[in-house]
Amino acid sequence: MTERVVAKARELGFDAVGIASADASLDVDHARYEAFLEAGMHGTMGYLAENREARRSVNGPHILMGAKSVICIAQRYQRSRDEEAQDSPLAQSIARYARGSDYHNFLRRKLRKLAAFVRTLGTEAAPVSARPLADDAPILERAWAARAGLGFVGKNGLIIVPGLGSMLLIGEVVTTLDLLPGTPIAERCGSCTRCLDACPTNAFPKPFVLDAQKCISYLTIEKRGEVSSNLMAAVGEHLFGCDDCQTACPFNASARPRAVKDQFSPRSEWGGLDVVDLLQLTEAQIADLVGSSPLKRATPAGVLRNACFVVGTRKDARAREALVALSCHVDAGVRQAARWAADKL
Ligand code: B12
Ligand code: SF4
Ligand code: SF4
Repeated sequence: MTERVVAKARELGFDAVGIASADASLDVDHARYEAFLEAGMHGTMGYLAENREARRSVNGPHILMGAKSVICIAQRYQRSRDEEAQDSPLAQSIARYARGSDYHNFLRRKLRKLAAFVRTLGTEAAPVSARPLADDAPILERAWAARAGLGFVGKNGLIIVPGLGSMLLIGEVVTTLDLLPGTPIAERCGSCTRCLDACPTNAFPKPFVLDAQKCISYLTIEKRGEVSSNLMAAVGEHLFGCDDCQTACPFNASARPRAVKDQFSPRSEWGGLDVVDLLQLTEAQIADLVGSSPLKRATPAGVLRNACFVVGTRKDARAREALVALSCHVDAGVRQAARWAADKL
């Protein structure tokens, strides 16, 4: 049955698959998660502090009663360097996972198909339940992926699949089916510290631990309103998200890129626009523009604020007039960023 599940995951186009026993203890990971919260490293992401106990086990009413296995999958989004080099400047200021359409819908559709297949492995006498999860439940996805032997956790905190790198998204199907678990892979970073050295905001207090409050991904995606003044310059040319600790990683340099144009290729909308053009748009126009893209998570005001940081860093004189207008914006974050950027010009 394990072989059939793995084969089905492959047939659906997932790049890697691993299985963990739902009984595997996450005590060590849970303690790390608790320490992360205690240190306030989650910043304003209040949802991370909710359902604390649910993150310890998937077997229960919060995820799935009687869960026996966690099928973990990886979906890659890394494209070839040549292809990325042709991305518009606007697309290049967006983290790679977010240049195309929102991955959640696409991943969810495929995970639902995998869950439906898993259910067919049950019988009338022994029915099987299966629940697909695509970044939408309170579980420690990376801890499960590591338990499943999908990959190992690198010093940048990301799951790295040898041969495929870390530029991948993770999803799960939790099931009552008892499958054969995989073996965890030993960490392979060795003495390398490239990701830690590459981080523009020194967001890693120590290897494997990320202070999310300092992470550009948090600042440009999750954080609403003002950004603390000592971090504004470090946001630099990141309009949405950050890949710096992955771009620096040798496991990504040696990974073979995706060969196809698909949902991870930049949306056509990014082609005709420059970041400076975003400053001329109303929030309603930005909402329309980012509609089915991951950028909607940042909110239109957040996108405007981040665009101010980018043009300020680039000292783009074309932005001068728009920045003056935005320095009276209703959103405090936009006001602050526009004034900062105008100063830079
Ligand atoms: C909140 C969140 C964020 C926050 C906080 C990130 C963080 N490190 O906590 C912010 C907004 C900053 C963020 C950024 C990014 N994220 Co995010 N994020 C999440 C989310 C929703 C929850 C993470 C969480 O619970 N954090 C709390 C910490 C304590 O838990 P953890 O991150 O799992 O940490 C584990 C390790 O640090 C490890 N650990 C800690 N100490 C030690 C020590 C040793 C020795 C070892 C081995 C391990 C270890 O134990 C922890 C528990 O397992 C997950 C999805 C999910 N439900 O898990 C996606 C997720 C982690 N994000 C993802 C992605 C793609 C990103 C970005 C690359 C996006 C981007 N390009 O901008 C960046 C990468 C930043 C980074 N270096 O981690 C992917 C990661 C895929 C992968 N290959 O690992 C996930 C899994 C989403 C998904 N379904 O694919 N993210
Ligand atoms: S995503 Fe960027 S800011 Fe966040 S830890 Fe990695 S390099 Fe640092
Ligand atoms: S850059 Fe080096 S230390 Fe960081 S995750 Fe990659 S191999 Fe590990």
